[in-house]
Amino acid sequence: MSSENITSVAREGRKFNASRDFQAQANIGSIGAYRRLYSESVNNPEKFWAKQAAELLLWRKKWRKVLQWKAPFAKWFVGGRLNVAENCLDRHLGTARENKAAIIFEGEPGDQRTLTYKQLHHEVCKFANVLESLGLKQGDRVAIYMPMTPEAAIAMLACARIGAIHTVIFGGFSSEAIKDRVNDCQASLVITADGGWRRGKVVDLKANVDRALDGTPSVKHVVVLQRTNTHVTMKEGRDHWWHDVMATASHRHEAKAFDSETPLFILYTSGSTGKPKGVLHTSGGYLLGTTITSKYVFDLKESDTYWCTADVGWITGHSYVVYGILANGATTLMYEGAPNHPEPDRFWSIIDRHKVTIFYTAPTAIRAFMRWGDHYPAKHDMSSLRLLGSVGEPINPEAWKWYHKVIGGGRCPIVDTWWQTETGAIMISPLPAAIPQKPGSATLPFFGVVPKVFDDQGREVPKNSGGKLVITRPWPSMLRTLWGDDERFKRQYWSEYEGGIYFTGDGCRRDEDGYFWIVGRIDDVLNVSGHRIGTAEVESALVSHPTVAEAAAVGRPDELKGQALVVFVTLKNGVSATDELKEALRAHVAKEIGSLARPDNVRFAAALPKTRSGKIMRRLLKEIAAGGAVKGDTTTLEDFSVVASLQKEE
Ligand code: 7RM
Repeated sequence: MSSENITSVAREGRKFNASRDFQAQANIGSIGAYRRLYSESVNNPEKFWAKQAAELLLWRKKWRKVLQWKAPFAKWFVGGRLNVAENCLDRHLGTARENKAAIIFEGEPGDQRTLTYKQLHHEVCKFANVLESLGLKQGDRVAIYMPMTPEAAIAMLACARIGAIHTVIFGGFSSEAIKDRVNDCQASLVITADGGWRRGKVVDLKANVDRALDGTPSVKHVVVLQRTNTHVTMKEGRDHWWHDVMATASHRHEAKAFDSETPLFILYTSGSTGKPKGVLHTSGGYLLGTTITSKYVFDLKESDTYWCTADVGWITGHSYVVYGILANGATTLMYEGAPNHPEPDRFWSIIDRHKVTIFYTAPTAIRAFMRWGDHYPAKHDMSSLRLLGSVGEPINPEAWKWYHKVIGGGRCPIVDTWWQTETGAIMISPLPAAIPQKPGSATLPFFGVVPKVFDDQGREVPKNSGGKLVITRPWPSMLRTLWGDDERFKRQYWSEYEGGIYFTGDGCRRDEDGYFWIVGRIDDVLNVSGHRIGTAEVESALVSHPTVAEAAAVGRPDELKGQALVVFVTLKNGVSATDELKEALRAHVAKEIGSLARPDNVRFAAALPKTRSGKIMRRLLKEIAAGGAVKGDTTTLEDFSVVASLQKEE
């Protein structure tokens, strides 16, 4: 697809700076400090990364070579040895961190638990012994299909501790998805729970596993956590209760040192078609990437109570609920359930009661909070917050400003973090005290990251014009391959341009300050009468209208224009869906962007189809807009009834 001329107009003129107080306490406190370190990191990357690796991680054996790059295959810290779990746990023991909270857990029904670093270490050692007693060895694959409880983190860390490779499968996925993933990586163990809590109901995790395991001959054992006390069938010889196997396990476990390139986990991410891609991350580089970004992007201190609302089934949950946060010795908060259970103020109540200092969530959630109303956050004291983060899709300036004012009290910087499952760690983001924020922009690259915006010929596009976002150098936390499929890895990420250039799949523009404005997946760019328009910009224009809660823009084939612009709009509570409003919204977009972007068709919807991590599934809306049936893969869809009702309307 051609990348010329992506119209990019989601602009908000103001820049936001951190307060003097925030700057004074920050890990990196000025733009000068950022620029100095960034220059070092790109002028002499091996020296920079060697220094960071030595400072931030505990190595049992030093590497011989920082980077071996035979594009597109990278090895970082070649010959170095470490243990990821030891880095997250053991090294905090015997220090003041030992008795501080590593994990604060709140279950959806309201149950609470705190695990200190010492207690978490104890549990992880016990579970590592359990894994070994079940015959697990280095390199074996373990599927984890669990609710957001501390045991999910314990299972991940225990795998890391013995060199087994985990693959976490989000608890919202079906048996079919479990089966595909388990078979693809040939997992020999599945760790699950009887159930998990979601909006007051039990999600039957074990029953889903049972259905999947009919077709997965590689699985020898299943460990089942008792969470909801619902009835499950336990298969003799195969299934074991977590509490039974833990009861007799020793809490002494020696962490062996593993090669830096030892696979740490596989995380499946859906491709646009067909079989999911098993993104492979390894140990030393991944841990360094997540640790250093946690420290500088989140300005993380060991005194912080940090809450990332992502499930551990997503990369965000791996990097910024578990690994990066624990490696820094901070406190990570895990919440099991829905944001609106029992009431839409649950998140604000959690922030208030646990005195959360850093809060990281997704734009789709922020827009839901806006829709639910300001009176919910207003009920709680959120003055403990000092920093906010956003991830998962472009954040529209409207939502950014609401988040800043209503949740952050106008006091907290916002880090809009651009990255991917494949990148392992944050790539483009403000450093909160150093890089002035512009609402809607992920701003500037992190240390060692050299992103560029290319046209189809691989030339950098001029300032303020759109193109394709690429990363031109290897970075420590990059994916190493797709599990068992080097060819797909090469084709998917390294074949768009020659010479070891990583293609992100995202469209982007850089402004006059060099700031990056990511407009979303290239496939989401529309071509209306020869004008290329990012769906994110049309959506951003729509949600800046006072009646609109959320919007999705898609193209419908049109003989005259190439593509006609169809927008799906959900309205704020109490607004009525009239034809006058449709007209007003068309006029509003034309005013905000230009008449070329005036929607041809406005459709009101009660809800938009989303993936379970909250990304709008425009592919499905496209099929609906074209008047056809929804045919493609819908395994990642959150709620199928949304699609059914959209098809009925009009
Ligand atoms: C962390 C995560 C990756 C895709 C990525 C983008 C989009 C994520 C932002 C964003 C604009 C952001 N991993 N994306 N963060 N777009 N601004 N701050 O989401 O693999 O699930 O998705 O998400 O399109 O390529 S992911």
